[in-house]
Amino acid sequence: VEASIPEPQREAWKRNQVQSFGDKDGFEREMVRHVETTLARSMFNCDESAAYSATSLAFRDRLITDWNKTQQRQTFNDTKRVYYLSLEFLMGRALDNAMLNVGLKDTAKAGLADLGFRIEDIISQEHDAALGNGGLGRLAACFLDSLASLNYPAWGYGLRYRYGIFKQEIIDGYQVEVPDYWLDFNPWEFPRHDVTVDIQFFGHVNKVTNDAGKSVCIWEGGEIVQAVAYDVPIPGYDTPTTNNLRLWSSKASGGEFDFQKFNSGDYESSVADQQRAETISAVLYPNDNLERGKELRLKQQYFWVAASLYDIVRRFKKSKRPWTEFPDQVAIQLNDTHPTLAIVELQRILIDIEGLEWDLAWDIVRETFGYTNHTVLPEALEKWPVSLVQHLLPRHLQIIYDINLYFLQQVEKAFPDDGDMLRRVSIIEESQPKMVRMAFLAIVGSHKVNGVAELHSDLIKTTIFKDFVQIYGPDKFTNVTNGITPRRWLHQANPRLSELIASKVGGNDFLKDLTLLNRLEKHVKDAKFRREWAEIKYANKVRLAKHIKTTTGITVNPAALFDVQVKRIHEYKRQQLNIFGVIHRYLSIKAMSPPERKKQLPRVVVFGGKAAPGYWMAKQIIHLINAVGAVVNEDEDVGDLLKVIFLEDYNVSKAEIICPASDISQHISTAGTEASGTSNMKFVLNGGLIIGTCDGANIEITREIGESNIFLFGNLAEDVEDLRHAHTHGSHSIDAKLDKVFAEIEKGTFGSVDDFRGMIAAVRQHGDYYLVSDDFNSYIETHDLVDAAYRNQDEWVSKCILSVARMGFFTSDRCINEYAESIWNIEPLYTGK
Ligand code: CJB
Repeated sequence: VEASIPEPQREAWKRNQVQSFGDKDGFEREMVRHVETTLARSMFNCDESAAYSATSLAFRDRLITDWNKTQQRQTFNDTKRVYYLSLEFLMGRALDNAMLNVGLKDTAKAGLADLGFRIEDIISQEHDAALGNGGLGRLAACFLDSLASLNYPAWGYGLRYRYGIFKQEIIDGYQVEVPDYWLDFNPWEFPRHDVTVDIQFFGHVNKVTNDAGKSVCIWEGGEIVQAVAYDVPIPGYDTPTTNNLRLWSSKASGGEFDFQKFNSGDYESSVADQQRAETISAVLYPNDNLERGKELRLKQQYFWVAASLYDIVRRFKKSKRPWTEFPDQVAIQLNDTHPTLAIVELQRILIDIEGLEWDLAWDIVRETFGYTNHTVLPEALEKWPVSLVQHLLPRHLQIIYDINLYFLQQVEKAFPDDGDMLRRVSIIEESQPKMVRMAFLAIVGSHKVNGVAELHSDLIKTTIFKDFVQIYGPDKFTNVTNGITPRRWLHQANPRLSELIASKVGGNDFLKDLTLLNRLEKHVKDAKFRREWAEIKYANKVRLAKHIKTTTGITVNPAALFDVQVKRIHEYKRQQLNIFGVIHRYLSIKAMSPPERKKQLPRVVVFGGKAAPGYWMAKQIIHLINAVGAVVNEDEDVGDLLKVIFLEDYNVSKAEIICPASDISQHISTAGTEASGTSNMKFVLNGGLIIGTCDGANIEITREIGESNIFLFGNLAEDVEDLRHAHTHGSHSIDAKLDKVFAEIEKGTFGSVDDFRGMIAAVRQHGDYYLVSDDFNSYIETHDLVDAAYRNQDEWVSKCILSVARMGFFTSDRCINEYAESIWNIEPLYTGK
C-alpha cells in the first residue's frame, strides 16, 4: 500500500501542521498538557521527576517537528549522506543540550519557575545515556552535534543496549559494578516497530547455477534475529537541522515466541530462543582499549552492521540510481574496526544479492568506506578466530578469503620477491588458531584511513600500518585531529564563563566559529576581566566542592589548587604515576616543620574513572587511590594542604561539573600510547591549565596555546622503545624518590601491602612497561613548577585566558569539516527556518 497521502488530501494536512512552541506561554501549555495527559498527573501530583518528563516531552515534540522537516528536505534534495557507524555513542543528558541548541533554555527556565520548579533541579533528574566507555564513544557524540550544527546530512548508527556502561560504586575502597538500566523512561527515542530487519547467523553456503547460467552463492539455514529501529533526534545548535541517530534493538523474529514450539509444549526452548535473541543488544562491553574476542561481541557487530547496511541500501535503492552512483550518495565512516564487517556485508549484498561482478562491487565498496583508527595498543587491535567467523558467518568468511587473495596477488605483483611482506600484511594471520586481522581488512576495504592526532597518525604510518603505506602510498593515510563540541563543553557546562566570553568576543557566534575566541587575547591585560574570570573559576570550584561534600562527606577548600585526573583507569594513562606522586607529596609534607608547612600551597587531588571489570591492575590502582585518601585526608599534620578524592561513577554529566572546576588537569600517558585524548581539550577550554606528556593531542595543544602555558614533562615517544629494551635487557634501577614511595607502601601505611604488591612489581620486576620510574622525577619537578606558577594568580589567570583564546582549532566542527572535505566529499544542506 502506498503510504504517501495523495495530492488532493494534502491541503488538510498542511492546514493542520503541528505548531511548535516558541515562547514561555507556549512552553507552559505544552508542559502542563504533558503532565495532565501523557503522564496522567496533575498539579497536585507533580514532583521533579514528572516535571522533568513533561519538559522533555515538550522539547522532544519540538525536535521531532524539525527532525521530520530535515529528513524530508534531505530526501527531496537527494543529497549525499554520511553514515557514522559506531558501537558507542556516549551522549550523556539530552534535555539541557536540546534547550540550548534550539535557543529556548531561558524560556523554559522562566516557564518552569512560573510552574514552581528550578530548571537546574529538573535538568539533574535525567539519567545519562551512557552507551559508551570513554573517549571513542564521546567523540562520536560530539561528532553528531557538529554534523547537525553544520547542517550536514548525516545519520549515526549504533546499538540500543539495554544496559549501558555499568554504574561504579566504591565500597571499602574497591570498585563494585552495578548494572545501569537506563530505559525505564526515555523520552528521547522513538521506537520504529515498522522498521525491522531480519538478520541471519550460522547456516551454510550453497553454490547454485542461476537462470542466467551464472554460478552464485546462497547463504541459507541458521537462525534469524530481528533488528528493530529506535530513532534519537539530534538537534543542531542554532539551526533547524535535526539529524537522526538510529539504534538497533534485537528481538526474536516472528514475535514473542516461536508459536510452533510453544504450542507443541516446548515452552522452555521457545522462551530460550527469545532470550538468546534479546541478549544480542543487552549489554555494552565495558572494555576501553581492549578486545576480548567474545562470540557475543562478534554477533553484536554483525547484527548492527547488517541492519544498518540493509537500511542504507534500501534508502539508496529508492532513488533508482545505478549502483555505480552508490559512493556519490553514500559515505560510511567506520569508527574503529568494530564495524569492519560492513565492508564484507556490502560486498556480499552487491555480488550475491544484486548480481554485480566482483571487481565493480569492490570498487564501489572501497570508495564508500573510510576507517578511523583510535589506538596503537596491541591489546586493542581486533582479531577474530577464523573458526568463529566460519561458524557464525560462513559466507562472509569466504568473501574475506577472496578479498585477501586478490589483495595479496596485487601485493605480490608490486613486491615480487618479498614473501615476508605477504605474511605480514595478510588479512589472515597464519597463527594457531588462524585469525582475521580486522584493521587490515578495514584498510584494504576503505579509500582513506585516518588517525586522530598528528603524532598518532604518524605513528600508525611508521609502526602498525607501515607496510600498507608502502603498498598504497602515503596519500591513503591522513590525520584528522580530534575535537570537542563547544556547545556542551563550554556553553552548557560552564554558562557563566560562556557568557563572559560572549561579552568580550561579540556575542555567541564563537559557539559556531570557535576561532573567534582569539578576540579574547586583547582583553588579557584588562584587570577587571581577569578578576571576573577568576571569580567564575572560584564559583565552579565551590560547586565541585559541594558535590564532593555530598558524595564523599569530605570537606575541601575551594581556594586550594584543584588538580584533576578523570578518565578511564588504565596503566597506559598512568593514574599510578599520579597516586605515587601524591604519596611523595604526602611524605614531603610530613617531613616539613610546621613553619615550612605554612608556606605550602594547599592542593585537592581529584581522581575519577571506571576500571574494566576484568582489569585487575586497574582495580588495584583505584584501591590504592582510596587507601591513600583514607590516610591523608585524616592526617592532622596535613590538614588542608593535601586532600585526595576519588569521585564515584565518573560519567558525562559529572564531567560537566568537574571540567569547569579544575585548575590543573593531568594527561600523563606514556608517550606514544594515547592516540589523542579529548578531555585535555575540555579542560583547557574551561580555563584550566594542564600537565601532560608529549603525547596525542597534547602536542598540538602546546603548539596552539604556546609552550609557556602548559606543563610538559617526561620521555618522548621516539625513546620509549629503547627505554623498554634497556629495562628488560640491561640493569634497571628505580628512581630514588619512587623507591621511597614504594617503601612507604610496603611499610603498610596505606593498609595491607598484599593488595599493592602487583603495582610495585610492575615497575620493579616486570620491566616497567609504562615508564613510571623513568618519568617520575620530571613529573615531581613539574608539579613543583605548577605550585610556583599558581602562587602568581595574576599570571596564572592570564595563562588561562590566553590558552582559551587559542583553543579555536579544537572544536569538533573543524574536524567534521575536514572529514567532509577530505574523506566523505559531502556538502551541508541547510533546512531553512
Ligand atoms: N579510544 O576510547 C577509546 N577506546 C578504544 O578502544 C580505543 C581508543 C580513545 O579514542 C579517543 C577518540 O579518538 C582518543 O582521544 C583516545 O586517545 C583513545 O584512547
